[in-house]
Amino acid sequence: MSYEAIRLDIDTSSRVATITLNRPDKLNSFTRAMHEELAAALGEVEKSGARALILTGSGRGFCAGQDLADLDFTPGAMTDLGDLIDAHFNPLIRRLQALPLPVIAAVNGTAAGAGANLALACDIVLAARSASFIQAFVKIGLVPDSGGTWFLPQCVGMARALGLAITGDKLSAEKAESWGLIWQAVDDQELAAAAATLAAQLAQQPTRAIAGIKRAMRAGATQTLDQQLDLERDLQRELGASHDYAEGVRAFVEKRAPRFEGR
Ligand code: T3D
Repeated sequence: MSYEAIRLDIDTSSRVATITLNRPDKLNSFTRAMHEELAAALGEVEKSGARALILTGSGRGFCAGQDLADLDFTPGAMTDLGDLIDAHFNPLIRRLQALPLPVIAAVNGTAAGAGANLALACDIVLAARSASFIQAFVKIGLVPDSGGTWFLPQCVGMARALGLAITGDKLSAEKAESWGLIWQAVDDQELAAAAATLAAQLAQQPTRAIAGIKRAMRAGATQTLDQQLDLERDLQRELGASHDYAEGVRAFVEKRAPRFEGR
């Protein structure tokens, strides 16, 4: 498939895929067309055997959420926001969380509205020092969506989550890092290289274990300790039969670096 609103690059030697949201003039805000392209690209990534994915934006923004010009306000024909979310935003967030490989958000600039929560739905968030996170929803009379009301209290606690959502104030990348909302803020000119280096490293790791870590950590947010202990046992049983576990143990005993294959 050819893309306009995004770019997709899959490096078959490093097994790193990069998706770049590509509507820089509109700060990479989401149109329906962009959603469709992103869904198709994620399908290609899944089929490609990529073992790490970088999600970033072109130009000075990461993503400004829903394209507010792509909505119909005609009386009687108004866009049903619930339908839009059901069709596009929610499947996207669910898919990123369930993707069986590490997803790095390289937040190159403003991440606003659903764009901020899209970043938070990724597994590791790196942000340029000049980037910011804005729960812009309240400014247009909405609540945070795309998982914002779930990610924020979990990551930064209720007081800060409510503060961010109710004021709609901009949170700098450095503050986001110090609050534990993101993994790391890096100098602007180093973001792309930092994301590429991390992705290349992760693509050499035991991919199935990383998928299991994603699953277990997120399940832990809503499960009891008993349920979580059972889940850990089940995942460990499954991974204990994997090539990468056998290789990891063999490499340890032989005092050499492991060669994980993601299987
Ligand atoms: O609503 C639903 O469908 C339900 C789903 C909702 C999910 C959501 O994401 S709701 C939240 C939607 N997003 C926003 O409300 C953010 C709107 N944007 C802004 O508040 C500001 O643009 C920013 C704070 C993000 C950045 O400000 P600034 O001053 O750096 O840039 P700018 O000049 O405002 O924007 C640059 C251009 O991008 C400008 O276009 P122009 O005038 O040069 O042709 C601006 O209109 C455009 N742009 C930015 N955000 C959006 C957008 N165009 C359409 N939709 C946007 N969300």
